[in-house]
Amino acid sequence: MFKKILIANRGEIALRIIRACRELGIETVAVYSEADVQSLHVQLADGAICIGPAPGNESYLRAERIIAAAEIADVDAIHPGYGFLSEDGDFAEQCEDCKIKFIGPRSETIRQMGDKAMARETVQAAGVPTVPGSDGVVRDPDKALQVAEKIGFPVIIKAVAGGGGRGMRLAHNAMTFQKEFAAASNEAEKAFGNGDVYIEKYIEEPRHIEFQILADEHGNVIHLGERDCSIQRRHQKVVEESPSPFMTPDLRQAMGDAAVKAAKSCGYWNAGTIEFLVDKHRNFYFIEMNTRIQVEHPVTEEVTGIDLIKEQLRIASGGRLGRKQEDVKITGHAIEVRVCAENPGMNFAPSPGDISLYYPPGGHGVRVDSHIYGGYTVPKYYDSMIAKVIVVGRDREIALARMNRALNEYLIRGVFTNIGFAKAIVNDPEFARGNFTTRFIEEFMQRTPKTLFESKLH
Ligand code: MV4
Repeated sequence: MFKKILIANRGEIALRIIRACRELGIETVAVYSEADVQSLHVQLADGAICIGPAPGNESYLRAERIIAAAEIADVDAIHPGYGFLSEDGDFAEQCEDCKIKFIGPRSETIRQMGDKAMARETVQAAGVPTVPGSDGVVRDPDKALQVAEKIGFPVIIKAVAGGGGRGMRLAHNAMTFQKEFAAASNEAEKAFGNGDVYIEKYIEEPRHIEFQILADEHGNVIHLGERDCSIQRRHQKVVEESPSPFMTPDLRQAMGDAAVKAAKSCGYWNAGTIEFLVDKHRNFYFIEMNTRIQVEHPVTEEVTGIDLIKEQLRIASGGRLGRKQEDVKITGHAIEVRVCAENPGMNFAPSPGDISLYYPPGGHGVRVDSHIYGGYTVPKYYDSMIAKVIVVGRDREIALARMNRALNEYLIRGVFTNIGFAKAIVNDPEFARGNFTTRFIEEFMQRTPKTLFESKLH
C-alpha cells in the first residue's frame, strides 16, 4: 500500500480522501490556493503546500504546480478527486512519466472515454447498447442532415468533448437541423477548443441511471449497482439515490452486465461510472463514461457497505478486488442531497460569504460530507456545493422521511442555500411516488409556489 499520497483537490472530497487514508495508515499531503488557507483539508492533512492564487486556473488546475508539490513532498501517488484535473489525460500522463501513481485509470483510457464519440464506438463494438446515431464524428453539414434523416427526428447533436450540456443542441426537423448543427459545433469550439460533434436519436423524457463499477489492474471488473440521477437542474444534479425506484432485478442484471462490458471494452481500471439513459419502456442506452470518483459515490457506499475511496487506493497500489459480483449485496435505500451556497430566489445565483452559524444534522442513518464550519468563509472562486446530506434507511419511504428530518435539522446561516428547495423536492408527492424523469425539476418548478423553497439569510 502507498505510504504517502497527495490530494489534488479541495472541499469535501479532499476531506473524504483524507479520512480514507487515515483509516488505511496512509500519510496525506494537501494542496491549497490562497483562498483556502483556513480550509479543513489543510488543517486535517499531515502536510500542506500552497500552489497559487485563488482562481482555479491559477491553482487547482495547474498540473505542473501539483506535480512539483508531489515531487517536493515525495509522495507515492496523487488522488485527483472529482472536477479539476480528475479527467485530464495530460495530467494523468505527467504523473505516469514522473512515476507518481495516478489514482484512476490509465491516461489513454481517460482520453479514449473523454472523447464521447470514441467512447460510444468503443462500447458499441463490445455489444453495449448505445443510442441510434452517427458512426463517430460528422463534419459535413449535408452528410449530417442525411444521418439525422436516417435516424429520424428529433435528434440531439452533441460535442465529442462535451459534458454538462454545453455544445448540445436538439433538432426537431430538417428545417432547423443545420442551424442547430452549426450552433452545437461553434459552442463546442468556444467551450472546449474542439468543434467536433456527433448525432444521436433524441430520447424523450428519459431517466438518467448510472452504474458504479470497480476494476482492478488484473482484469477483474464488478459493478456496485445503480444510482438514479434524474433529478437535475440545468445539468446540475440535486438529488441522487440508490437503488433507482425504476429498477427491476432483470433490468439491473442486464444494465449491470452492460456496464461491466463497457468497462472491459476500454481496459478500464479503478473506480468508474457508466451513464445510461432509460426510456419509459425500460430500454437502456449507454451515453457516457465518467473516469473518476463522482460526487454522488456515497449513496453507493451506503447501500453496499463498500468504501469506494479505500477501494480506489487498494486498486491503484496493485491490489485485487476483494469480492466477486455475487458478493455484492444491495441493502436498503440511500438518498443524497447536494447542499449549495446559492439563492433559489435569485435564479440560484451563487451565494458565497461567511457562515455565521452552523449546525449539521445527525442521528441514525444520516451522513454529512462537508468541509464547512461556523466561522468559515465560502470562497466565490469555486463550485457552490458546500455539503452533501446522505441518508440511508431500510426502504425508500424511511429514507425519504429521514432526509426530510435531516434537512429540517440543518442550520446554515450567513449564506443562502438550496436546503428549502431540496426539502420541497423530497416532500413532493410525484417524487415520493418515484415516478420522475430528467424533466422533473422543470415540471416541479412550474407547479410549485416559489415561496416554498426560498432561502432566508437570517
Ligand atoms: C441525451 C438526452 C436525450 N437523448 N441524449 C444531457 C447531458 C449529457 N450528459 C447527456 N444529456 C442528455 N443526452 C439523447 N440521445 C437527454 C439528455 C439530457 C439529460 C440527461 C441526463 C440528465 C439530465 C438531462 C437533462 C437534459 C437532457
